[in-house]
Amino acid sequence: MSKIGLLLIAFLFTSCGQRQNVENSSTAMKEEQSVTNNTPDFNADSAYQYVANQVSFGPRVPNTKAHKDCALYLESELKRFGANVFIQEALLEAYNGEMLESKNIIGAYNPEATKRVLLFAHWDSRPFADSDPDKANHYTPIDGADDGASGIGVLLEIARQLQQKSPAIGIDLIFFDAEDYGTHTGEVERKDHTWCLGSQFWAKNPHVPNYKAEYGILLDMVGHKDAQFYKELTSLKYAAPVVEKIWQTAKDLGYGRFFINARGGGVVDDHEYVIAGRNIPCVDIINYDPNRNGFGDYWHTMDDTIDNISTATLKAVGQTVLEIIYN
Ligand code: AHN
Ligand code: ZN
Repeated sequence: MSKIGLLLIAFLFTSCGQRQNVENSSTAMKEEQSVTNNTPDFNADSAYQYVANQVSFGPRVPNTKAHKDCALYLESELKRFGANVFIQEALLEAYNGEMLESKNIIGAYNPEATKRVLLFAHWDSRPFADSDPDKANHYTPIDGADDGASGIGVLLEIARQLQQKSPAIGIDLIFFDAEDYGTHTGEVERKDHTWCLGSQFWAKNPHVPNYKAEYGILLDMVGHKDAQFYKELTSLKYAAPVVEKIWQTAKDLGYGRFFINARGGGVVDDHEYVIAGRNIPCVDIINYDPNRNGFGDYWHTMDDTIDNISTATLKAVGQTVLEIIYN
């Protein structure tokens, strides 16, 4: 055999050997990850089912049967998943003078832990499709599959995971009521304080005296198939390190197409009242694109239906939040 032939064989050996090593070390790394990674696998099909179940009651507008029935469903699910449940009832005045029979539904895990994280969403749905392209729908209640049900669906799946395996910290889940009964567009002037009535009430009357958490995460419209989450401005102002941790974690997990590494707009939402009233830094994960159409075209229209909900979006949000609370 020629010298060149021998060299070639030697080269093939070394290169094969190296490749083998690379493969071995990457397998070892994967194994190590699955051993050290505490985070459970978020089941997006299960979350989707919780969204569909809420929608199946009909629009969850305060003072309706669908709203009452859905409240009982949410309460019983939290109990089924082993939470310590608090029901906070309040009669809250809407912008139009209507008195809303409201219920904040709260589930606590590890109630004795002093280090706590608060996860929240709103469970009511908007009484009118006042952004619908068809004016005839401007007083028709919406399904609110995304606007309302999606955040709660993700939190219920997180509750199911919390029951199976407890993280090192305490977790509180709050399902706020009467978020979406704010001023009707075109009927009256927009007033910020007419939104988020349930969270305003809770911030003044927390379910636990002097309630405190390290930080909070609000999930609002987290299930639409085309959702994109920009870094919301109030969240950046009061909870920048948590924002950065969430967006970096999402990117690392491969969800960068949902969690956009850019500043969004500022939105009036439940997190404002939790920040201001309880001095808890909070992040709003919300489908809001300041450069395109703000909230999606479907927002506050008859098109906010279960057909637009995607398990891929629910998974991106749910898995990211689980990663944050388990590590
Ligand atoms: C407005 O800015 C009108 N609302 C933001 C809060 C919201 C309404 N989230 C869902 N619906
Ligand atoms: Zn809304």
